[in-house]
Amino acid sequence: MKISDINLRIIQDSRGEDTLEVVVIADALTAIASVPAGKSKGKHEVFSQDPTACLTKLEEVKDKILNVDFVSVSEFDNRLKELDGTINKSNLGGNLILVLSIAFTKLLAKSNNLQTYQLIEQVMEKKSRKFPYLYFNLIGGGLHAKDSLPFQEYLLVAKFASPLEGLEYAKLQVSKLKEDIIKNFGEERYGDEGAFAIKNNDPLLGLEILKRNVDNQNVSLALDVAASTFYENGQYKIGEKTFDTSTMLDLYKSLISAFPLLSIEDPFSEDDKEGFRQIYALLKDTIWIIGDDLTVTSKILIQKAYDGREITGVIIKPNQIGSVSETLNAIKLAKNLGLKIIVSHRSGETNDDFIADLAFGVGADGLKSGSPTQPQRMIKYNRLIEIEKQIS
Ligand code: 2PG
Ligand code: MG
Repeated sequence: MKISDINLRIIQDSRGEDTLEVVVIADALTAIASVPAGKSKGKHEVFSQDPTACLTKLEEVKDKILNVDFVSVSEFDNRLKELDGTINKSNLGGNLILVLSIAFTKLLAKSNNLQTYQLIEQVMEKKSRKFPYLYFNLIGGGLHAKDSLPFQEYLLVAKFASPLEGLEYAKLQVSKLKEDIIKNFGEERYGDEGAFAIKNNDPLLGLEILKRNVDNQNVSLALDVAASTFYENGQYKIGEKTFDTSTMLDLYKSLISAFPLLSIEDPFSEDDKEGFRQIYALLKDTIWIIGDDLTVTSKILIQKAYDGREITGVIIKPNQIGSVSETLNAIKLAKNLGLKIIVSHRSGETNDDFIADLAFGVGADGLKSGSPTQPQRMIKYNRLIEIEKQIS
């Protein structure tokens, strides 16, 4: 497929910060894509270029992409990586490469009369289909909400076979939680992803509130501790208290017996591999141990964490690695290693729904897209519901 034109512009994400949106054109077809931005980022994520600089960068390389016949997403991505010429995409930027890569993927699907998820299924050589569990971040803290709970995300996991049912259930929970939180804590505040924020230092509080409201056997709870964000000099600082690796592990042990937890993400800092190894040794058969900052959608880091017996699953965020084909390669590897796959949005999101097609197309175990209170989050859940209608 040959691209005849590319129009790149700057838009605002859900935090009001600048990011990229692109329209890519081939013959009578167009595809649009935009990219998100994280706040609690892993150290090894690819470089994100200043959006204004991206406008100039694209002009410099545009004639090397236009009217060239690219037959696959990986061929297109490889060309962009060559033009970038760095290991961590610090020239063109992971954000610029990814926005073009997503738009190209959507356009290639259209030109083959396929839905985006169908093209992804072909690349993955996937035979069977299932909808991912929906990970709704309903109570939040950490870097995503000022003066709030220490852990970043207290999640409800909807395990219904139908995404529509899961979304309806999550919306009901949001109104129940709102009543509970206003009544007991006297505030109505929201973090970056639309989750309720509460001024309190107790790391367990978010789980307690979720547990007393949740009443369905198709539902579990989950945590994204984002522990790298409060780790310094070998210590975890939670409110006035300080924990080391072994007392953090004790805390998790007690959590697991008290709450119906399916998974725990970034329970230790990316620099505390020993913490990951200990929780893996102790709890790998009880709970999914998910790497995010630790693995950053990188094949190399996923393999390392697997070899080190540190995780049983990974978060997949395309903008951590900066292209669709590398994201798919990371997923292929993770699947071959038997790891759980949770596709995730970022805390600064846009109206792009690509990750829903990605999650369904690869047969992910989960899709994490925040609270159903913000349009940028809803658009991903709604895309899954649209896919459900298409295939039924
Ligand atoms: C995470 C994400 C998304 P951020 O840590 O999993 O919820 O947050 O995009 O800020 O890294
Ligand atoms: Mg995370």
